[in-house]
Amino acid sequence: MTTIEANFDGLVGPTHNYAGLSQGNVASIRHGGKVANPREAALQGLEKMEALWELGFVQGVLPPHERPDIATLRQLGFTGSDDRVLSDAARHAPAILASCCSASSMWTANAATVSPSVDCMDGKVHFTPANLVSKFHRSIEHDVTGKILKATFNNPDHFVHHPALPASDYFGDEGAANHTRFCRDYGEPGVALFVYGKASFSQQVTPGKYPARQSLEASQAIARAHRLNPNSVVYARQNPKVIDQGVFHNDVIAVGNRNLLFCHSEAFADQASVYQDLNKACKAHPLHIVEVSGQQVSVEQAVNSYLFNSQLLSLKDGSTLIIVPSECQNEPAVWTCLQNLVADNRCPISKLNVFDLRQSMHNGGGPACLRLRVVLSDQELAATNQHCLINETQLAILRTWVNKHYRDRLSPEDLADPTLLNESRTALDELTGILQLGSVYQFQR
Ligand code: SUG
Repeated sequence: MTTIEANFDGLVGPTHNYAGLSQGNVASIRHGGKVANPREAALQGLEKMEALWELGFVQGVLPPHERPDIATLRQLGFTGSDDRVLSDAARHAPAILASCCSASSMWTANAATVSPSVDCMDGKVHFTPANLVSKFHRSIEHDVTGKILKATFNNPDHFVHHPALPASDYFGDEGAANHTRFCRDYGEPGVALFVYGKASFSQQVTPGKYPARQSLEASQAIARAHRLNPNSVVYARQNPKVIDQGVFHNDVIAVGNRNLLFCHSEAFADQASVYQDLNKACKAHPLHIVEVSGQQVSVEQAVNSYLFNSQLLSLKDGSTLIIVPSECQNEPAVWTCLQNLVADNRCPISKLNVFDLRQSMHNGGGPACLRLRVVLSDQELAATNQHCLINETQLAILRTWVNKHYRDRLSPEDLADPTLLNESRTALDELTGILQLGSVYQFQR
C-alpha cells in the first residue's frame, strides 16, 4: 500500500477582486480598490496545478463558492429580487456587499484542518472546516466548504466530516494554515504541530496592532475531535511581534513537509522550546530544521516575498522541491537565501520552481495558501471523487470553462452588477457538472 500527500487547490472564483478586507494582511490592505483580473487569477492557479500534476503529484481541485452571496445579504435584511438585494446593498452597505463578493474560498489552506487516517484512532481521515470567524467575509465560507468536502471525500468508510467549531472568536480557527504534520513517510504515524496566536480562556497577552486569528482552544478541540494521540501533538504560540508585522497565519513564516521544518528564527514566541517539544514528539523520525535568521531575511522581507508560504514537495529521488511565488525573485536577500539553500548539500531542499501567482498574491495568498493537503492511502484515493483530480482532460475542460465565463477586469464598483451574479451562477452550475459534485450551492436548491 502506498500513501501520498495530495494537494487540493482552490479554483479562483469569477468575482476575484481587491476589496481591502483583511486588516493584518498587508497585501490585502495595500491592494484594496485596485482592478483585479479574475480570468488571469484562475489561469495562474491552474498553471500551478498543472505543473504539480506533470511532476507526478496527485493534484486535486476544489470549486469556488457562490458569490455574490445573496443568501447572506438576505440574512442581513436586504429583500426583494436578487437585483434589488444587490443594488440596495451597494447603496446602503457597500463594505458588506464587498465582503459577500470575495473569492476568498480560493485559499483552501484555510478551508479545513485535515488529519490522515494513520494519525486518527478510528483509522479514518478527519476533516473540520475552519470557522474563519476573524474576518466576516471568510466567516461565511464554512457551510459550503463542508458541503464541498463531503462531495469530494464522499465515503463514510474512509472519511469523517466534522462541523466547524462554534462561531466565536474564542474558538477562532483558520484551518491548515496553522497546522503542519511531520512524519517519516506519509503513511507512517505523524506529529501534528498546531500554531496559535492567542489563548482565549487565559490572560495571555495578545498582539496589539493586528488580530491573532487562531486560538489555542480551537486547535485543542480539533485534536480531540480528530482523535489524535496526545503524545503526537505539539502546540506552539506564534510570536505576537510577527503577527503585528503581517504574519496573519503561521504559513506566512513557517512550512513543513515530512521531517523538514523550514521557518524564520522569529516565527514562534519561544522558538527553543518549540524545537524541543517537536524533537521530543518526533523521536521516531528526527526532525530536520532549516531556520532562516533575521540577518539573512528580515520578517518584512519574508512577508513581502512570501518565502515561507512556499510548498515543499518530496520528489521521487528523495530530494525536496520548493515552490515559491515570483515575488521571491524581487527581494534580493530572499533570492540569495533560496540560492544558498538549494546549493547547500546539507539542506534537503535541492530544487526550486518559481510561479507567477500575482493575482492571488496581491490579496496575501501565496502557493501554500492556495492548497489543502490531504494525505491519502491507495484505497482512500480511490474513494475520492475522481472528477476533482487534475489530469490532462480536466485541465483542458477547466481552462475552456474559465475562458468562457470569466471577466478580465473587475473593480469593487462592478460587484453590484446583476450580470456578474448571473455569470457567476451560470459558471458554477456548469462547474458542479464538470466536477460531479451534485448541488452544493444555495442557488441550486
Ligand atoms: O484571509 N485574503 C486572505 C488571504 C488568505 C491567505 N491564506 C493563508 N495564509 N493560508 C485572508 O486574509 C483578502 C481579500 C480582499 O481584501 O479582497 C483576503 O481575504
